Amino acid sequence: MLEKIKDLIAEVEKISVDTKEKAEELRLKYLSKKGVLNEIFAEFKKVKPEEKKEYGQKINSLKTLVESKIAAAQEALEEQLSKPNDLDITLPGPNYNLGSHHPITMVKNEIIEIFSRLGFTVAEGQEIEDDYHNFTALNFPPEHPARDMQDTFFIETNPDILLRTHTSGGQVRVMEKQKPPIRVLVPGRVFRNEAVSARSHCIFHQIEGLYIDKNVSFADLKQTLMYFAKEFYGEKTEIRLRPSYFPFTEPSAEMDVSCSICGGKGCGICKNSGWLEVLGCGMVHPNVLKNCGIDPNEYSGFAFGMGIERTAMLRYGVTDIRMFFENDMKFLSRFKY
Ligand code: 2NM
Repeated sequence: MLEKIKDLIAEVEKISVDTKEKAEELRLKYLSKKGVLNEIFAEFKKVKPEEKKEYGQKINSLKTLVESKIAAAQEALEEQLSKPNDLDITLPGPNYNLGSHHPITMVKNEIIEIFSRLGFTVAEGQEIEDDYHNFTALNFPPEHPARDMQDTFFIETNPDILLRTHTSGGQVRVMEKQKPPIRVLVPGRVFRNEAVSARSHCIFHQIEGLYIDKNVSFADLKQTLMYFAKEFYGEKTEIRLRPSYFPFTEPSAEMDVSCSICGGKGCGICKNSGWLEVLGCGMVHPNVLKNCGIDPNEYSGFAFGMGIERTAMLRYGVTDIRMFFENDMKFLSRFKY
């Protein structure tokens, strides 16, 4: 039996334990319940008392050898796992390019935000309109030049259907459906059959506002627009209204704001006048109210409209309107915030 133990010691010393599986195999073979060591311990009971010391020492060295082989293998494996490899978790991650809002969207949202504080809500209208909502209901006479082919994109097979030239048709639709008081903004794309240049485009964006209630006056219009001008263009901004003409408003006016670039002293942007033209407005024409089922003897209202591209050009110093439609990433990335 002593010889058998010596052989086992020699055998275990030769084995190289370099994987988890081999270490487990060794443990099962020697240290488990039915393992070699338990077998030897069983035989050990039968050993004569005077030989027990020598046997005991040999058995113990076999057991210690097996245990140290397993422990050494485990240590080596753990060290291998903790060694640095080509994955450096401290490196910064890939640079995902976040998107941002288009400058037209940013200006549109800012305008909506300002008027929403005065109780205005938003309606969308529709880009494909009929002649009635785009022109007739808005008091455009049948022969008005804006209806002309040169200004309006008509559908070839049906001249009653067109691409809206302003968003006012959306306001007509609100008035047809909703009883006053009405406070609504209609932002959206509009289309005009015009030559494209740095200053004008055949597609652009407008935002129009409409307020209808009992006793709405021109003073209300002026105060509302002054509030907007100071919120959007700055606290020190002054406004002035010049008489104008639109078929759908009477009286009509155009609003200028003091030039935010030069503070009204005169510069290249305001063409040395100190004023910038920013929107059109007026009291809704009684014919328009009548056309939409609202009694002009009971109700009155004001409306206004502005071009979003023009407003964004002033806000961001953009000198060519076409930049808003080119999807040039270099241009658009200037508006990240
Ligand atoms: C403008 C200028 C003045 C306007 C009028 C209406 C409606 F539907 F109520 F009649 N909507 N928008 C209006 C008035 C628009 O844009 C320069």
